[in-house]
Amino acid sequence: MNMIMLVGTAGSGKSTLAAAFSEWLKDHDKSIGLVNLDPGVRWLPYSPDIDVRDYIDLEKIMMKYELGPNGALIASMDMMVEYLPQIRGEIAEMNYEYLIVDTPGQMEIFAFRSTGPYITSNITEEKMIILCLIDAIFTKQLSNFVSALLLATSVQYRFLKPQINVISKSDMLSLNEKRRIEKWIENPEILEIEVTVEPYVMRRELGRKIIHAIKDEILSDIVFTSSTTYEGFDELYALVERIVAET
Ligand SMILES: Nc1nc2c(ncn2[C@@H]2O[C@H](COP(=O)(O)OP(=O)(O)O)[C@@H](O)[C@H]2O)c(=O)[nH]1
Ligand SMILES: [Mg+2]
Repeated sequence: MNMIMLVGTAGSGKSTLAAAFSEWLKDHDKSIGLVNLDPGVRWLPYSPDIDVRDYIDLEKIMMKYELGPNGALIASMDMMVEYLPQIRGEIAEMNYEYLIVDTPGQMEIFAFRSTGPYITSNITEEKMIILCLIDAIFTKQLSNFVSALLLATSVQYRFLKPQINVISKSDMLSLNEKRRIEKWIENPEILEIEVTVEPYVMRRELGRKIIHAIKDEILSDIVFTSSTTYEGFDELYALVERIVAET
């Protein structure tokens, strides 16, 4: 069994992609299971085989410890570590080709506290691939795109797993916007040149240095997908297969 874990900022489309990509994979005769690790989600566009909400009740945590939603989510991440043996046991019983793992909406709570990478490393011994979602909205402006790439690099640095960077919601991009980004991906030199016409001197300098430092790592495995049109799912799956074969 191979694990595919979706990470990304709140609203980047993780849960929707988990649902749409699993449907697409099932249509291609793959056996797929789904895991929800978001204790705060009210509604999911799929029925999870394993659901962290069976162990952790965010409303109860808020009431018991008099916390707001963010404080309760942080507390729930620590509780998830306590329930890790049970969740690990549930995963070990699964026998799918791929298990798709959806993570909390607030990525900073999952990826940037020590619990997220700890949970990821200890939840299974199966092969794990991270899909790091970049909302297409953040790719329209050069400075936003550079920041999104930096965040994706940061995710890679945190989890240290094979990673595919996914520009989600590509149906929100016009053909010209998509072409512009594809050009940046294919020729990072163009990205480095374009960043030097940024109006802010500090951003110009920093942008150039950032792109130079991260381009080889982060722009190599990047794919556009849309959970609305299923665009890019074949390419995404080809990348997943390649990583599975390599590792
Ligand atoms: N147009 C479009 N909207 C999407 C796509 N994927 C997700 N969304 C919308 O983006 C919002 C956030 O999606 P969700 O999957 O809940 O994000 P999550 O917080 O990362 O799990 C929802 O309103 C989705 O309907 C997509 O591929 N295209
Ligand atoms: Mg979600």
